[in-house]
Amino acid sequence: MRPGCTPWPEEFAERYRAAGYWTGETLGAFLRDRARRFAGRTAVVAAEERWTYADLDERADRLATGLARRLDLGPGDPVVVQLPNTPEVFEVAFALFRIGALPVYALPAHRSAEVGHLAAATGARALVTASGGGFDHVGTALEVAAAAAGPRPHVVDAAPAAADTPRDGVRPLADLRSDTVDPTVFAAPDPGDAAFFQLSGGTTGLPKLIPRTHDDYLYSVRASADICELTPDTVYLSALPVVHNFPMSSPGFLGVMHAGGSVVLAPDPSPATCLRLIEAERVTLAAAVPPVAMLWLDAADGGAESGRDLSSLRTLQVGGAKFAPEAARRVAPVLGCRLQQVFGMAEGLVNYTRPEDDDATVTGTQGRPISPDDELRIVGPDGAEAAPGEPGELLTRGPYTIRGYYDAPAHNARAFTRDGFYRTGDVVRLTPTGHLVVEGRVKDQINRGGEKIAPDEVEDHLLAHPGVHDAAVVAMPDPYLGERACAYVIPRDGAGELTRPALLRFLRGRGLASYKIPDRVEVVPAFPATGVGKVSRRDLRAAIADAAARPA
Ligand code: J2J
Repeated sequence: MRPGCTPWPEEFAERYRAAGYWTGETLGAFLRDRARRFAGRTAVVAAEERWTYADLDERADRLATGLARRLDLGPGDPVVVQLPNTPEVFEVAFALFRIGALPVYALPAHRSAEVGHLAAATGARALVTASGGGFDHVGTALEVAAAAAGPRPHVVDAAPAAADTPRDGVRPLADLRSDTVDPTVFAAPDPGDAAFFQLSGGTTGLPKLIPRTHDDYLYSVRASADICELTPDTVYLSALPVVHNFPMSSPGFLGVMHAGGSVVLAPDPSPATCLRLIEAERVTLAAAVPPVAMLWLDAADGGAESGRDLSSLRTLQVGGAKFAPEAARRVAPVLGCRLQQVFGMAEGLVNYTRPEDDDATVTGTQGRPISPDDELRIVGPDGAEAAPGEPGELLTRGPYTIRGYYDAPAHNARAFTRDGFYRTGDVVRLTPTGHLVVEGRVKDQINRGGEKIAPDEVEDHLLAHPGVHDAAVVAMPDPYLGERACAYVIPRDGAGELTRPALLRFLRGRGLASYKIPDRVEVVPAFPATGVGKVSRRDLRAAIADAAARPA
């Protein structure tokens, strides 16, 4: 494997191959094969555009040729990809797979702090982004490229405005689509090696990079497509950015492409956009995070979209954060479809409720693992196995769960057990039927409606402010997002008044993704301490939960 990646021990790799999980297929070959089988069928629908499998395959070939010839990209080259839900996101991904380059996926919400970190951590050779979307992503990419320690990475704009003259140092994607296809640029990467990098939600400091291999990822995709009963007639809508692990692989666009179905790209998650698309495109399967699902429920249930014909919709998938059972119970009566809960993680393990599960299981649990070879351990604080049915931290290893983050030995020593189990940080209990119920978490992370925030990443930025003596960021309960972030700050003596708007402006100026900007700031003279003198986050959480519950 690529240096910095942790391979599975050979005996496990052999077992996973023998069981037929790891088949040796690569992501580049995956599209080639599906294009052969489903050539004329619609692969992608977005606004006015409709691409067949053959179109997508040809576009991937032409762009692969251009990326290799004109930007000299090739096997092993990391490329940061930050694209919204437009068809180019697939064209770019498959073009990179074809030449053996590795996409490093950034979310559209990421800003210079995150994009810069991804570029630096991987030594990216190019940044592919898009103009538009209400933010100057191309400007950010240029800034990041200029700051690169090594050779300056290329900056590619997938959506330059037609009227604008190209910006200095920016290559429009259209210029990189070669008219001819040069098969000599196609690579044959090792299917056991990293194919791309996903981003971890992160618990400490900067987000960690998750190397996923062709073998492990495509296994999770095929198995997910089976579990979700996908067929060539599946029409899938993702309300999330498709580069996130959930809409990419659970079963996501790759699962849909595995089965020959169609992917409909929603430009935004609003009920007005998505419920209209479900009606217009006869969507059969949709994926959302809990707050988005709740908005759809309200809009369809006597709200602004209540007249929509949603009869094509068979399944709504909800995951990324805990879906409250009360909301879960509304899905079938309001939307006229089945709910599927999805509890997954970019590191690997994914759990689904199944089509054959009874209603109580579907509304009350977060499903069970994909694979018979997903190994789960539920342990107490002392590391000992919890009693059956009792909650504890979930540890897991298996055929599509990584054995280590990229280039992070010190962090890996904490995040993985010595025998290779990933410590999820999620507190779960197992029902007698083998389903998991997520009860909470032990990791220091805020889950803001599915978007993950590492408190100490934000604290580090706050501490850079000259008026801040100390900072602690904690979760506060929120009826809509589940959690929001509250920053407690202690001002530095004599530094003048510390105002919330000034602090938030400061954080934005440091290029932090907007979902990480604290929703609330409390300026306090001191923090409560634990018995050993550490900041008591538990007391801060309790205090803000209490304050949030009182009318302002
Ligand atoms: C409670 N917590 C959940 C759920 C994720 C499919 C679906 C989701 C993700 C994802 C994903 C949850 N109930 N249903 O990658 O393939 C929290 C847990 C988990 C963390 C992972 C997929 N579904 N979570 O959300 O890497 O805390 O992946 O460990 O973004 O989200 O976050 P992420």
